[in-house]
Amino acid sequence: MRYLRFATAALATAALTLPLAASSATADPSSGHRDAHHHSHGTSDQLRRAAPDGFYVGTAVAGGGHHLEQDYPDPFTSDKKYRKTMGQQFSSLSPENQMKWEYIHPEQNRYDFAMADAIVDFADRNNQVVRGHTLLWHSQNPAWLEEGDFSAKELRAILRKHITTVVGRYAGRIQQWDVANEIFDGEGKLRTEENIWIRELGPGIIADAFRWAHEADPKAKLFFNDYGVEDVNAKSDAYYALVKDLLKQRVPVDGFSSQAHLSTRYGFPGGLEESLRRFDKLGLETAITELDVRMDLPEGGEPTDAQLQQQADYYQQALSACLAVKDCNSFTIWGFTDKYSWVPVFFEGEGSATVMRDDLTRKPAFFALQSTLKEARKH
Ligand code: 9MR
Repeated sequence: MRYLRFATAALATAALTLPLAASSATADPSSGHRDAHHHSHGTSDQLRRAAPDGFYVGTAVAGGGHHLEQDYPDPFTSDKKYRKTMGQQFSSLSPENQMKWEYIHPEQNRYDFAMADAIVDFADRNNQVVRGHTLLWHSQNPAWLEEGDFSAKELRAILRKHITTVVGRYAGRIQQWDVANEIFDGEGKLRTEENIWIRELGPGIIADAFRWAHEADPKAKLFFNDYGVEDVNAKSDAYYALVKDLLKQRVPVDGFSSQAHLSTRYGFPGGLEESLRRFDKLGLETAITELDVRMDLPEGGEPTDAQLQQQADYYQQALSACLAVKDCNSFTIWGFTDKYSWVPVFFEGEGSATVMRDDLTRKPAFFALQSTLKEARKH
C-alpha cells in the first residue's frame, strides 16, 4: 500500500534528524475521578457511556512518530484539553507509537518506559483499558536492532527478552496486545524480506512470540493486527489459514484485528463484517483497531458537507460491522482530532480523517458513532 512507503521514508528521516526527545514524560496534570465533574456535557454525551456494556471505544494516544516533526509539543503530555477529551470520551487507549521498539527499547541494553508508563497510568486513573502496540513488526525498529548483525540465536534471545520484559512490565494492565503486526503483504505473502524476525528466524518465530507473550501475561488477549484486511481477500485469507494452523498447534492466539485505515477514494469495504465474522467463527475475538477515513481535500483544505456526510457513513458502517459480530468488542479510532492525525503528513492533499476538527469541534462522523452506539445499547 502506498502509505507504507511514505511511512518508511518519514521514519528514516525522523530517525536521522530527531533525538528521542519526547521520552521525558512530564507529571500528569489531570486528576482521576473525572466522571465526578463533567462540566458542559452529561455522561450520555460520551462515546464510552453511549456504548453497550462490555464494548470498548478507543483512540490512539498521540505521541512519537510523525508528531516529532510537527510544530507542537508532545500531545499526550502537553495538551490538557486533548487529554481531558481523551479521558471523557474513550474507554480504551492505544499508544500510537510509544510502545514500539524504537521508543520503548532505544538501545540494546536500555528500555525507556516513561511514555508508555504515563499512558497506562492515565488509563488506570480514567478507568480505561489499553491495547498494547506492538511486539513483532517490520517497521519502527531501532537501528541497533536492524543493523546489528546478530546471529539467529542472538536475535531469538533478543526478541524473547523484549517480549518478556515489555509484556511482563504491564502484565494485568493490558487488555489486548498486537503481538504480530502487518506480517503479510497485499498478496498474502509473509513479509520475509522486510521483517527482520521472519527473515532471520523463519515463520516459526510468530508462534513463539505469541507463546512468550502469553507466558508474560496470561490474561492479555493476543492479536494479529493488519490493514487491508477489511474484506475477504488474499491478505485476510492468509491470516485465516495461519490462524487455523496455529490454533491446531495450540498456540495462544486470541484475536484478529482490522486496522481499517479507510479512504473515500476506494469506497467502503463491504466485506468487513463478513471478514470479521469468519475469524469470530474460528473462536477468536475481533476488533477494529485504527479506524480513520481520509479524503481528498478541496482547495483551501476544508471538506464539503457532502464529504463529511460520506465520511460519517463510513465510520458508522465500520462500527456497525463490529457491533454485529459477537466477539468484536473493541473499536478504536486512530486519533480523534485532525490536529494530530498522521494522514496529512503521509498523504499529500488528503486529510480531515478523524471525527473532530483541530479545535475539537465535532464532525458528523462523531455524531454517527454516538447515535450508532446508543442504538446498539438499547438492544
Ligand atoms: O500513526 C503512526 C505515526 O505517528 C507514525 O509516524 C507511523 C510510522 O510508521 O506509524 C503510524 O501508525 C501506524 C501503526 O503503528 C500501524 N498501522 C499503520 C499506522 C499508520 O501508519
